[in-house]
Amino acid sequence: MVGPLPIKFIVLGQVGVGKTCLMKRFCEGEFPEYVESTLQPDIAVAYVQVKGFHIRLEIHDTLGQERFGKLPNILYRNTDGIILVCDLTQAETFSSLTSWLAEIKDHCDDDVSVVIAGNKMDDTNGRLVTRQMIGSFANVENYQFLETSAKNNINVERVFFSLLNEVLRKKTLLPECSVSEMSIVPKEIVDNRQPYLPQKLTAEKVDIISLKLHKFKESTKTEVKSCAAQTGEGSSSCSC
Ligand SMILES: Nc1nc2c(ncn2[C@@H]2O[C@H](COP(=O)(O)OP(=O)(O)OP(=O)(O)O)[C@@H](O)[C@H]2O)c(=O)[nH]1
Ligand SMILES: [Mg+2]
Repeated sequence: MVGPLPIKFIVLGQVGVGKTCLMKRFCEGEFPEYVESTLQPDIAVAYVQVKGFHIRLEIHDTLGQERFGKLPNILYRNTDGIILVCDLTQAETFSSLTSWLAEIKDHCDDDVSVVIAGNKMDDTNGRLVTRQMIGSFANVENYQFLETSAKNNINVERVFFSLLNEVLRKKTLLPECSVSEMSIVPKEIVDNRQPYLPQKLTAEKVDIISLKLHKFKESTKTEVKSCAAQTGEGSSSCSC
């Protein structure tokens, strides 16, 4: 039985730029009153519908690597899209985008989609990164960019949907669609759902999706085997 189309996003950026708040705002519709610094990668799932298709969006929240060293390679595996976040009130988080992009190029497929989010746009007094700065940077790198506020809920859905739209367009998995045609499936419906069946999947699309899942499972197996070979089973010293 075929379920919703699985898509993986990761949210990257320096410590404190608002990665967790953006994810929670998108997935839970709320800005957390109190949020702790993320100490290990976390995953949230949102279901999105577009043109009668259903997508299972798995969003991986990460920790700013300047505090704990590089993120594990496996986190980047099978990533379809990345939201790269900087804080408009902290100039160094904007400067760090270049090294984040190098990291992405090192670890992800060439066709991975990236959207840059300049977060905390609500804090107009504290702002140090101008729209022009972030816009020129994104243009040179040829990525989309949006200014966001997880706090005031500005452009949060848009940033996730723009990235999803680009992923779907590149992979040509679904018919052409626009951000305005996307919506989150309400949690109550997801909780009570029977297995979610896309209504218009053709046999060809089903094959593509099955192949993608198969590749993912195979690569995970290889990863586990190579870890075991490197470290001996049960060892915790594997670097991946
Ligand atoms: N003004 C404002 N503050 C925000 C916004 N988003 C997040 N914050 C605040 O920024 C701080 C850090 O937010 P987090 O979401 O924890 O940032 P993070 O990038 O996940 O941080 P790490 O997990 O430590 O890497 C918190 O105090 C949030 O309340 C925003 O849009 N506007
Ligand atoms: Mg966090």
